[in-house]
Amino acid sequence: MSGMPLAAPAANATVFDHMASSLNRGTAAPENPFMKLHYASASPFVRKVMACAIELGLDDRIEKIETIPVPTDLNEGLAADNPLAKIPALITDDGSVLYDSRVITAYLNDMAVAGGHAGLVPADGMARWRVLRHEALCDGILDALVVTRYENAMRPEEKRWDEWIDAQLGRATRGLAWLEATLPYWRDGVGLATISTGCVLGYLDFRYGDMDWRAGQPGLAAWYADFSQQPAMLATAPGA
Ligand SMILES: N[C@@H](CCC(=O)N[C@@H](CS)C(=O)NCC(=O)O)C(=O)O
Repeated sequence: MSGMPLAAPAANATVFDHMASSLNRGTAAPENPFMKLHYASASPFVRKVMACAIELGLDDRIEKIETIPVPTDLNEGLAADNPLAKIPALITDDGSVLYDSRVITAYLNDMAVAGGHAGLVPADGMARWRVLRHEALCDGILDALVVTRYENAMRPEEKRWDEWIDAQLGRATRGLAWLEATLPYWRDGVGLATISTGCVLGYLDFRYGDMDWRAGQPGLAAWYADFSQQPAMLATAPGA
């Protein structure tokens, strides 16, 4: 339902109460999912959302709507839900539409925490902001990689702007170097920081196989060899 205002707190409380009561009872998922997600398995942002949903025990509450956005060919159905015409976009049970992926991961995390889950983000303090910054960094790397891919795959060769491509790839390169340098601080566990990083590295393997990111980032390479085997990562691999 496009154009709907965001849910008032009371309406959100209904969603949270529903989650909390079913989790507290220890019951299986309700028969029907109550959220819908504009989804494509190739999207690293969708992957982050779904990997978080799996870890939070919410994936079976989400119905996937296969949605392939093409930047030069507006998907009217998607644009009706998200004016930016990008995926992921989550339609909640009261018809509110949430985007972008960072808003969705925060929403799912809050919902699970309301139901008794420990969550994927520290509850407060600088530790919380560091994890949210980490997610923002990974999203920024992905933004740069995704638009560069559009430029390389879709734009006629004679119209490509090499300096612009180099600037985008510079963001990705610096971001990877930061992830490598800070690895000891965030590498443990399955949380928002590690999932976000896994989605970046998985996207590099998927779309930038010739970049050989492992050569300059041996620590990240060793970490990802393990982390990519996490069930939530295996279940959300492109094409899975
Ligand atoms: N910052 C957004 C980025 C989403 C995004 O760029 N999604 C891509 C697919 S991977 C998309 O929908 N692209 C369509 C377009 O740019 O027209 C988020 O975190 O959700």
